[in-house]
Amino acid sequence: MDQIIPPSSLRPRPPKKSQAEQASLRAVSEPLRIVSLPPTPYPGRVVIVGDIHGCNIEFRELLEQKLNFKKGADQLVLVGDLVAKGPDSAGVIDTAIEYGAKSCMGNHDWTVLRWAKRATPYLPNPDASLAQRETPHTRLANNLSPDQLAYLQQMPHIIELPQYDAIVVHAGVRAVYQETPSYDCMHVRTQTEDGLLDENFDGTPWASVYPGPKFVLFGHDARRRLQKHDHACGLDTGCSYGNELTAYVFPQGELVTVTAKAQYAKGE
Ligand SMILES: [Mn+2]
Repeated sequence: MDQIIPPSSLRPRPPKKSQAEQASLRAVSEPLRIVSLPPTPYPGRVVIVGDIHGCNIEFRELLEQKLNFKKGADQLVLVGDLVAKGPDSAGVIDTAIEYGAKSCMGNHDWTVLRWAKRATPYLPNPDASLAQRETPHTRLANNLSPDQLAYLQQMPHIIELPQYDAIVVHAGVRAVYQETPSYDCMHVRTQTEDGLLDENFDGTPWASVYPGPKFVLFGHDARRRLQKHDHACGLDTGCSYGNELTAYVFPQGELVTVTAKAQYAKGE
């Protein structure tokens, strides 16, 4: 299948972390959690939605107007990163709860949780504390309700859809997906020449060389927008950056999008 990469997304970006730094984070991140969804009885659909990032108006428009989503018949699955960047993270979590959505954990969901739990060490910033820093993530950690935080807490890293021989993950997986460190599930974008998954921006998109056999729905890589590969489909179409929110719908394999009402965040 062809891969759609807009030219603006090809701007080089400096590496965020060395492989050694990524390896040390992998080593201390939590055990991989995988859940398997029971089959949806016909004619129910399974709707997988890309990174929502606080765009609750667009999320609800996608469900209610574009998809005519039927609670109790259709199943909603999210790739994660429900929070941050956009205007209404709390509203997105409430909508997910209202619709019975199952969501993978994204790196932003995980970061908010780390702050909420005052986790030590706070992995991305070992020296920081809530008292020292105020960021969008610390504000969310302080302001989300216990029910909203509990929803983030129970997110698995991988959701299996055995009915469709597919899996859902926030960022990426190894060929043997059960062996992916949870940190990588939430962070990777590319694959190095040595075959290692890597969270840095530039390089070979991991999904372009992923061999299957499971079909993988993922998000996290807004710069590359919609990615259509033989064994994977990337759904982060940058709604918070003023682009689109995209859903993949089983069994038809159809893509459904809504356009963002505004640009809520800068850069991608
Ligand atoms: Mn992400």
